[in-house]
Amino acid sequence: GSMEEVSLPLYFGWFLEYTFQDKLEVMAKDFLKTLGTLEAFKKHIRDFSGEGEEETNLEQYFQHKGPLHCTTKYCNYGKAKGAKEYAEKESVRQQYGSMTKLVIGALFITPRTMGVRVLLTQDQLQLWPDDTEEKADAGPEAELPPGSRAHITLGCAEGIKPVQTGPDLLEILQLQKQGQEGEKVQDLENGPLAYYGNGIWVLSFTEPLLAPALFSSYYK
Ligand code: ACK
Repeated sequence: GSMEEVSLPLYFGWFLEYTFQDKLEVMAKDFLKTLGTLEAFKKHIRDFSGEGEEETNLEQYFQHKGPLHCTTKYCNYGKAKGAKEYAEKESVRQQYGSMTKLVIGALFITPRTMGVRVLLTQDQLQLWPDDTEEKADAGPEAELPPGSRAHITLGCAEGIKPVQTGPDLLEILQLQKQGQEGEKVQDLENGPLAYYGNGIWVLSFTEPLLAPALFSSYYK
């Protein structure tokens, strides 16, 4: 019936608990501040700035609105493929409104997006939709396991939509799968920083962060 279709959200996902949200935002800002001062970054500033521009304020470069979350299923109020089926899944109904801990393995930026990679547990994978774009995005050579795309968008460049963070993460994972480790730049407070070319910077956390989060949905 139409009632049910109307009640589908923009998306389902895990929403970071408030105090952790603040903590992650502070950490991301500190990271950008540090990155902006590194000679290695300045050498590649062209990835983030126009011709003739010698500086970029990374903290202003990435903007974010709305709650920090890890999207499981984008539903677009029922217009997205598989939205209704997802909402009716047994695991979704059962776990709706419950808390979990997301494991955050890395922080990355590209000229388009900033985000963190979420490493899903087997339990959390039950909430991952079956019809993801992972295969299509990853290309024929590099099939990535389900849930590879899981991330939290921390910011986007002007004119870029948050839907870009997933493909950006998949691009990094493909590079890693092809054996590229990036050019190790230096150890930062939380772990090693590597440059993968094309404006892709990855900070791998030596100790993964544990983020308390609520499985719920979002309506604008
Ligand atoms: O950062 P995100 O995961 O990317 O969170 C936002 C959220 O839904 C609201 O826009 C994500 N999103 C938008 N469009 C899509 C899509 N087609 N597939 C998967 N996720 C999407 C976006």
